[in-house]
Parts: sequence; C-alpha cells; structure tokens
Amino acid sequence: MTITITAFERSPDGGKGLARDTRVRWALEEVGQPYEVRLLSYRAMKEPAHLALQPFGQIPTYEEGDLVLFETGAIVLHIAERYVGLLPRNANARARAITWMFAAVNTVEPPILDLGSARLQETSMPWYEDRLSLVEDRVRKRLRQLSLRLGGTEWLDGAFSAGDLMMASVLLRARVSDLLDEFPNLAAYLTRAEARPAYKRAFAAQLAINAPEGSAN
Ligand code: GTB
Repeated sequence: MTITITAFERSPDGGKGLARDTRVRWALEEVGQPYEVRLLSYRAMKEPAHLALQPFGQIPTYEEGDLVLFETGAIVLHIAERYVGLLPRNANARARAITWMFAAVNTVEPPILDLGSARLQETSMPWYEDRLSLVEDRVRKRLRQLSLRLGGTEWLDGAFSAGDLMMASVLLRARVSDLLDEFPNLAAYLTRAEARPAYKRAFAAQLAINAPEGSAN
C-alpha cells in the first residue's frame, strides 16, 4: 500500500532538516518503506482539504490506504509498530522505547520549542534578555538530566529504537542554540544518529526540495 506524507513546499529552514517531515522520512527509511510526498504551500495547509487530514493545519500527515494520521509521535509509533526495525521484540524493552518517544516529545521538546519561539518572536521585547536566560536554563536542565541518563552509552536503552529517533530529532533543534555543545555526550549521540544511513537518506530527500537553487549537491 502506498504511503504518502505531506511536507512544506519550501521549508523555512531552507533544508536544515528541522521541519517535522524529516523524522517521519527517517522512520520510513529505517524500516525500508518507500513513500511519496505531497508538498503543500502554507496556504494549502490551511484549506479544508488539508484540515480534514490535519485539524491544526500543519505538516506532516501520513496516509496509508484509508488510514490518515497526524502528530509525528503517533506517526513514528505507527511506523515502528507496523514494520520491523524500530522497536525491540521484548515487550518490556518495547514499552521502554515507547517511553523514550514520549519523553522526547513531552518532556525534552517543549522547552526547546519555547527557546526557538523566544529567539524568533520576542527579541524586540524589553524583557527579552531576562526571559531568554530563564528559558535557556529550562533547556539546560532537561539536557543535563538526559546527559546524565545517557552517560557513556551509545543509545538510550540498548539498540537504536524509535525512542532514539524521536530524541535525536528533538535535539537537532537544540543544536541551533549551541546549548547542546555544553553536553558533549549528547552532541556525540546526535552525531551518531545523523551518521545512520537512514537519516542521511531522509535528510537528503528533504534537502533536495528545500535547498536554495543550486546548493543541494
Ligand atoms: N505536534 C505536531 C507534530 O509533531 O506533528 C507539530 C507539527 C508542526 O509543528 N508542524 C509545523 C507546521 O506545520 C512544521 S514542523 N507549521 C505551520 C503552522 O503551524 O501553521 C515545525 C518547524 C517549522 C519550521 C522550522 N524551521 O524553519 O526551522 C522548524 C520546525
């Protein structure tokens, strides 16, 4: 059955892989499933046809036969459950990998997103510098906790899993702020994740669409 995802016609990041279709592409590459991409303009994302698939007018979505999903956590979990390669067979190990997926989107990602919004939208506010340092400290707190748990291990819990895929996807946004470099084991973890052939294919696919003219090679 054909899998179709949606993505930005042109991502605001110009192909840095920060838009969330990248994590879905990555999951599909890890499990070896081909997929098609429907590119959407910002306006098309707000039209009824797309709102019927994604009530918040966002990308990505996932279509497979008559199944339509949104929310990257749910999409990656679905891919990991349907195809082999992203979740361990052992029931407890599987539950722990899923726990890391939730930790990524529910506990680590929110302060990182908040930092991104502050830097993008609040720079002209008189309280910007004060708030920035508070928000940065909230990110640092989560990164420190994650760094302590990861320690010197390769992945979060045994073999690479959907938990690592989601966590690495979230950390990519933290790297933009340089805070990640304060935690060398997390920076190395992210580098390991990006070195995976499946990630490289996913990154290249989104870059081919989003890179400024002539810079994709
Ligand atoms: N919780 C949802 C999920 O995980 O699926 C969030 C989806 C989401 O935020 N989608 C964004 C979107 O559609 C694109 S990925 N935004 C348009 C809107 O809300 O109207 C977020 C994103 C966008 C741009 C960059 N960038 O340029 O660096 C990075 C990440």
